Amino acid sequence: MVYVSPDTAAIATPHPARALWRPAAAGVAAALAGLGVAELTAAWIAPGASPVLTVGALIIDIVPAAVKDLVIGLFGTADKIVLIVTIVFVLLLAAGLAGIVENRRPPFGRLLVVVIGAIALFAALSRSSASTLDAVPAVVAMGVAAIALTVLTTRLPVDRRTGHAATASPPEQVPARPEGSGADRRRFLVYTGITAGIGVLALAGGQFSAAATRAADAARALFTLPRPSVRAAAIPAGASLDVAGITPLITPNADFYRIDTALSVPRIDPTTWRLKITGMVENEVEIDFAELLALPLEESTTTLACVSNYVGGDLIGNATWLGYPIRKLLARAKPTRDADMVLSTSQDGFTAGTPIGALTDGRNAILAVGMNGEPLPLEHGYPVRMVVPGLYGYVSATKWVVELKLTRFDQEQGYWTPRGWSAEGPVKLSSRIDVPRQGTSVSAGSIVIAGVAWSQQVGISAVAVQIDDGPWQNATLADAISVDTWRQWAYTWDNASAGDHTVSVRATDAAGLVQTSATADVAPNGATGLHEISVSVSG
Ligand SMILES: Nc1nc2c(c(=O)[nH]1)N[C@H]1C(S)=C(S)[C@@H](COP(=O)(O)O)O[C@H]1N2
Ligand SMILES: [Mo]
Repeated sequence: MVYVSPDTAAIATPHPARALWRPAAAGVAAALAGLGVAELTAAWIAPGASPVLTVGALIIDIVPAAVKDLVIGLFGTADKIVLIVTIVFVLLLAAGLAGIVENRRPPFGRLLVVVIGAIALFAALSRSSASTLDAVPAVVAMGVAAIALTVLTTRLPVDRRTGHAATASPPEQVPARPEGSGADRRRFLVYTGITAGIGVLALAGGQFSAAATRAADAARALFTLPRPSVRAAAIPAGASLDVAGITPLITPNADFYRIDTALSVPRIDPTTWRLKITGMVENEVEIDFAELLALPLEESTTTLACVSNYVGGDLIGNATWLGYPIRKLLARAKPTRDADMVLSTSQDGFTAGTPIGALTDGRNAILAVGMNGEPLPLEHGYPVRMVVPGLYGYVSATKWVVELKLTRFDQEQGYWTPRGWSAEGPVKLSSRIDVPRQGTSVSAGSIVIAGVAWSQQVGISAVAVQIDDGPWQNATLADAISVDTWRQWAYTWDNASAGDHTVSVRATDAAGLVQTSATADVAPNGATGLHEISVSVSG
């Protein structure tokens, strides 16, 4: 016998509209939470990877020109806003649908969330400048939305899996819950409201943070760099080889590798920036940004390398920097005789320990304000960073620098030293093959092999290339800019025969040191070994 009260009948056939709007609301709230938290995450750690904006960019890329023209014709300069509103609208529609689906056929609602998240992930990672960090917002969105959707749909007041649960257990064991009790309904509303509220708050926070970054960047773009009083050594015409695919001699700022511990890029107002020189000095010195810019600034082209750059890796770049020699500021501070290290501190707490010698021996160790003709990009240390030729970044290139403390290696350590990296980090002699690319196929005949080599403070005197087990053959060297910059090289491999080959490169520095083939890991003080690539030559 089946006991059916008028109330339980309502369970089996809930009001059709209500059966839809609550799960839809759960879906929308879950999506808002996912989107909000993702936008906030993006604003903090991956400013280029806002899910809404990257999906927008993807749409702009794939939409046919005719549609683009139509939209621009209709909405003019509001086209971007229309796009953003459309994306959010479509997202919320899909989210509502996901809620309904999740309610009827779990886990298909969550599956829909994952599909939407995957689109955002693809959009974020398909940008040309994408880094792994750019994946984080989309993944966070996916996780938060899926969890919120699960939590909310399992709290739906109508006997949730509409129909399912109502018939799954004998009715006499199911307490009569006419469409869920009032308390159930209220609880569901509160949960949904809180979820949506978190989303909206996070969204607002993300917008706020993104606006602050834009403001900082706008201020940065407004200020014009002073003219250098000493110009960088002219770049010889022969310093750039005409080889397709070779690394550009000067790395554009947008392509310059970025390494730091800053989860969120520091935004420093240059009008409040100050640098203090403290510790073992006769005179403490303090200088503000206007004073720094008023000093005679010098330009120099210097290659910057990361200690984590494995042989053949791309954590290295070359830029023309504008800045003030650190030795001149140190001279004002008058370090005491016992000091042997300058511990530089970033506004965000990062520190690097640099030997005083490297800062005072006359090399272009500078407090840089400019990079390739523009103020330092925010992520490269705006407004002021250090650049010291010959030392890996972790012991010398402090970005967002605010203090130079004169101290001793036996008293203080830079950030990475207690974490397993050497206290001192001179850049090791190395070379890299850029063309052809590892694993590519090239057609037989004459093949140009080219790349870069560097030995800072010493200079490169020769580069040789080896095909398979053949003899080392000298490559042609491009002209050098200075000992502190990488140098391009090229070698023409004549009569390359069809089949698989390996190509290795080996540099010799101006002091006669030959790049070792012994491999060393990047830790504790930089990789060694020879860069070797495999290419298949097609007949
Ligand atoms: N404030 C700060 N400065 C820093 C770092 C950091 O983590 N925080 N990393 C250093 C390291 S390890 C390197 S290799 C260089 C990289 O500089 P770039 O990001 O401009 O290429 O910055 C150095 N300066
Ligand atoms: Mo680094």
